[in-house]
Amino acid sequence: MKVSDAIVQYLESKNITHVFGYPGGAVLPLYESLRTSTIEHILVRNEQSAAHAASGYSRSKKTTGVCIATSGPGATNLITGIATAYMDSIPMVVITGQVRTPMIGKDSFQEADITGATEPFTKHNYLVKDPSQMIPILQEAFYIASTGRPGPVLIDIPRDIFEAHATYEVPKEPDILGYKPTTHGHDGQVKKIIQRLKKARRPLIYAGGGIIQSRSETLLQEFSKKTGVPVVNTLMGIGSMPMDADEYVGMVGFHGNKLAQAVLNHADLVLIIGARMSDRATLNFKAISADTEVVHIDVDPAEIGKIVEHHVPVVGDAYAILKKLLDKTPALTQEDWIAEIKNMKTQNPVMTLEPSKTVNPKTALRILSKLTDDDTIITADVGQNQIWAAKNYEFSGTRSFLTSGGLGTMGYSLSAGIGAKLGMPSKQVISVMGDGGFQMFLSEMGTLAELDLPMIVLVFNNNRLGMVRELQDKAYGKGKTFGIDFQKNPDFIKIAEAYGIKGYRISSNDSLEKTFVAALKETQPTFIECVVDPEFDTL
Ligand SMILES: Cc1ncc(C[n+]2csc(CCOP(=O)(O)OP(=O)(O)O)c2C)c(N)n1
Ligand SMILES: [Mg+2]
Repeated sequence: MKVSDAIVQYLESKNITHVFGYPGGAVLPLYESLRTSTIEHILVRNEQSAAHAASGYSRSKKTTGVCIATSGPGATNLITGIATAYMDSIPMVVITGQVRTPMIGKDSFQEADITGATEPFTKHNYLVKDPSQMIPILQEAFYIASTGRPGPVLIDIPRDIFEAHATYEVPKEPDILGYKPTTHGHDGQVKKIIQRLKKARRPLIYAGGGIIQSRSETLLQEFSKKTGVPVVNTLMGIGSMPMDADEYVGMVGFHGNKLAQAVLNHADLVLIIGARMSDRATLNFKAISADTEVVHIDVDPAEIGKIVEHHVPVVGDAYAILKKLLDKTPALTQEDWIAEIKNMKTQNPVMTLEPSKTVNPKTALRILSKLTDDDTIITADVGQNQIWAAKNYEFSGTRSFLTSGGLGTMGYSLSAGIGAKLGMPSKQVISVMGDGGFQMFLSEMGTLAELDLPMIVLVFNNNRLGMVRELQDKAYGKGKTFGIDFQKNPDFIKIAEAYGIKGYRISSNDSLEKTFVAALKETQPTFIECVVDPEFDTL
């Protein structure tokens, strides 16, 4: 059969319901095969969005996302999306078209060395040279993307390979030399964790995005309940613990809360699970004091000892290890430690809600939190809007938070929201954005309108790059802002309406609740602009 047909057949066999892409000459044969497939192709407005949407789809549906672009500029437009997925360990298969095999290396029309360009931020990549290798490569790509520490895998396919013929044969199991992820976790190491846990007086769990990726939220919650061990999480770990749980302390890191930071500093044993101890989360690697005992659990051995000194390293999948820990650890209590944390809480009061003439974004997100379902998906962009969402929307129940944590890519939220809604249509999806990030990707309002997805796009409009203003204020003193103001922001409601999307503008806190209630009832895409004072901070 034709290789392009074989690719589509393989994708169908993997239960891929949607692929996100943008066509061009080099991928024409693949589009011709997709035309008659049961897979829905979502035409985005820029290739970067295809990668972000595939990421949102992957994260909501807990599967591998697929995006497609043509050779040259199509492929290079994907780069930021691929790097974004790589930094946050999102399983993704990226298919790019390439010029015909004999034309490679000749600076042909729309030729770009995308395997070379993405080598540093793909988990693996391939240039297909032999049609008979297409399906084995595709199978390997899905396997590598989704096993061990997940990540994006790119397959670059020359047009003549798409058009060639090969028999459709799927090998039994991918057997890849040098790639055998350790997942189960060494029993001896698990024993050591339990010994240390029994002796510890101030133990703490530090939960990262690995908890979410490995679907270990329930296990973590049960383990923390059984042992009484409190939990802090990173930005990527939001959703690993319901924020209203007794054992939940808060978010650590640059934008984290002071209590979580103080508790982390004071702990005598920290169990890091599925977190890479990034500079952001560890306040430039200073978060954990030198005399704290550290257990580091991660599926990627390269993360253990990369940044934080450890006493017990455990390589493996968070799910497998938490299961063992839950089964083998006796019930424990941490009464003194919990009392101490309660006391620390009074010294680190929660965020205040400043009065404001315009919308206070913190108030807005708290109201939204009260009105939305227990399994709502919030996709947040980057900037103040992201931190307002992370710190004020209550991630209780099985709510989830999808954001670009590692690369901090503006514009992620809208496309990721579309992908997330397609992956999980039954869930409420709200894309939170700033006016900057929204303008980078507002063309995706076209994709949203076409799909007619009932989701909310919520833009906090402060007419500037608010987070950069906040950073400039901190670094150089107030009043020295530069290069951050949008003096000619368009009328966003009119833009939404131009796409046929209903728009609401909220100018004061008084109308937040009423508008949110109305918007949440809509059965079509809805756009909400909240007018925000440009001087509002995230603190
Ligand atoms: C693609 C990209 N370019 C630049 C930045 C640097 N940056 C981080 S936050 C931010 C401001 C974002 O402004 P806006 O989207 O309006 O959000 P706000 O902070 O105002 O809520 C910028 C420019 C980035 N993270 N991503
Ligand atoms: Mg802004």
